[in-house]
Amino acid sequence: MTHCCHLIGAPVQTGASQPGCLMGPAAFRTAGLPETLRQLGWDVVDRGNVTLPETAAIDHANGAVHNLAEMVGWTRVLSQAAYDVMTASDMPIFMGGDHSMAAGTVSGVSRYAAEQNRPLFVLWLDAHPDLHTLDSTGSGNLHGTPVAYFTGQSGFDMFPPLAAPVDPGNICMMGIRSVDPAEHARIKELGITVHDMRTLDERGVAAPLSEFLARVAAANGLLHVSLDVDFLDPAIAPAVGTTVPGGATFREAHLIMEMLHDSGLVGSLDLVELNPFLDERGRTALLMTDLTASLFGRRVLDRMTRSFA
Ligand code: 4U7
Ligand code: MN
Ligand code: MN
Ligand code: MN
Repeated sequence: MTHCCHLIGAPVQTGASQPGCLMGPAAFRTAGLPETLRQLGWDVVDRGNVTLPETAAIDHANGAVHNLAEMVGWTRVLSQAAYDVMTASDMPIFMGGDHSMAAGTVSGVSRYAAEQNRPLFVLWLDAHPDLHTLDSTGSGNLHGTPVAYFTGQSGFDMFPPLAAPVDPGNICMMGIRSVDPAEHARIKELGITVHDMRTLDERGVAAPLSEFLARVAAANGLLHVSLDVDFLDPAIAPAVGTTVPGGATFREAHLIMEMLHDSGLVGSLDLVELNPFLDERGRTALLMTDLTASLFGRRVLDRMTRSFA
């Protein structure tokens, strides 16, 4: 049976510190993402880009916060688009767009999972935990806040109410290497599993990921993957506004995607933070496309599918 993947473009850039992520969906299409997935045997339906309805500015007591109305608007339309596409698609891809879009995609997927009576798990691949609230963000760049929103932290009253907040215990973060003090406290308080870069240096990616996938499988969970370009080392993925040295290597990232494919547990994917204005001859867009191909089944040789039971 052929499996069907829907692509949804989310040209969001108001959450980032500099413009350019608006061009992300176009860069993924230019890099050949749809054709790549078709060559792997998938039916691919490109639903085009979601658009932002008109917004009226919203002020906030934290004067650093900017573009709040835009993030609220994107959250509303992307949450609905994500919920709708989940009923139609085997594995939708949300092509960003900066990471503030995950407030919408993850909340929409979470609503769908709750209706299926399946717990939602989130694998967050990022240099940053994106756990600021509107009150704690110092930069005011709202791409640093989506995890706080979709886990139901306080202070997001102007946002759409969550149909199903994500259980922080079901979140696994990998690649983390830039954490602000308020985020550090929240990681501890909420009990989020974080495998920072030091852990990946010491243990590799396979063991921590296998542990998490075993938990997802045991709970009959649905897994959403959110891949921030800055998870990768900037030497191989320069097209991002928030570069942090010491990121995941080419093979670490591919191995994660290959293992995710073999697990059969992934239900949806965000590709976020690609800023094509900062790219070098499309190499980051092409790398993100190749990583997606690994998640969708590309491999060098046939091999046994792993069992995590
Ligand atoms: B991304 C930061 F201070 N924490 O709040 C902030 F380090 O989606 C970075 O992961 C946020 O790229 C990065 O501005 C958000 C900073
Ligand atoms: Mn991020
Ligand atoms: Mn990041
Ligand atoms: Mn970033």
